[in-house]
Amino acid sequence: MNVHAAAVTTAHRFDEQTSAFASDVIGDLSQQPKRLSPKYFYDAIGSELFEQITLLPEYYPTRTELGILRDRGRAISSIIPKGAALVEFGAGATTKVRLLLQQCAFGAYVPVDISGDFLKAQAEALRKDFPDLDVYPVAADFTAPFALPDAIANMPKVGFFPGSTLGNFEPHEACAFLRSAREILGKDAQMVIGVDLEKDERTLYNAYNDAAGITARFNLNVLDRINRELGGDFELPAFIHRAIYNRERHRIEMHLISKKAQTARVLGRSFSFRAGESIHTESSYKYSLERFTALARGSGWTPRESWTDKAGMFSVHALVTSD
Ligand code: AVI
Repeated sequence: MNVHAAAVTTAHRFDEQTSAFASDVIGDLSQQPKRLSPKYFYDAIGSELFEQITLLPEYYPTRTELGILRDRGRAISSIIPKGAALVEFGAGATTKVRLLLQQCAFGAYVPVDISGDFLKAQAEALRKDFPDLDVYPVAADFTAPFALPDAIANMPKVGFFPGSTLGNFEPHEACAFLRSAREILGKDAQMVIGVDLEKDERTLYNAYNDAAGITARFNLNVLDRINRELGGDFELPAFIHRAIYNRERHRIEMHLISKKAQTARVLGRSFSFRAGESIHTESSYKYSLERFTALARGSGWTPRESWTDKAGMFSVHALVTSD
């Protein structure tokens, strides 16, 4: 494997990221209702808590998607051209991509993530097991346009976006992301994407209100991160985690609820909370197969095949570019 480290992170990126974090936090807490972007959950502590979430008995998406990728590996590999470059939008645990790499004859792997450190660790982890695979990490915000490495210019492209991360985008953002992925991957590309499905409210509720309280810690960590990185003074015990299913909007909503009237300061700005006031920290949209395929069609992709588990909890879709 060749790891082309030159594409990976630079030292000043940290400062850029911190100032973007600061301006987003100030802007979002100044809104009515208050909110925070879910992308800020994932510092080192939040990423570790998320890994713990994926192992919780109540959190079905990760193990269900892995089961689909494992069981349908042959069908997936049959539609992927030999020697294609696999472009993964976001680099997390390597478990899912390993399944694809084992089952399909990819010529190169391009993990794309804003965190260069994460990319390096991911590339290192794959090096041992796939010695013949070329890996070209790209440090970029995958929701915005970025250039693919020249080395894969002549290879067919397959995008990979597992985990139902698409569900954390508002519907218009999901459409914009799919359009942008289509532009980045170019003509005659394919996309393999994992999408969580709408289901009974109890299962959804439990998945985001686990008995061990890990999701609550994950949610509250964003306030702790503001305290650590932006010198905030949020009193963590004065907020509680709440996750509800909003059936009309087909989404789980995560909130942090202020237990009392209080004021928190961040970077010299004061934010006042009423008792019971919420900060909306995440939406996790759940799709029906029809609503997802309509979204894909409206975003420049043609659904080629969809796979679900037996219980219809989660779906994996193969899309091809529309023209
Ligand atoms: C990453 N994302 C798809 C997770 C989800 O289910 O929306 C994030 C998460 N939030 C709470 N639990 C897991």
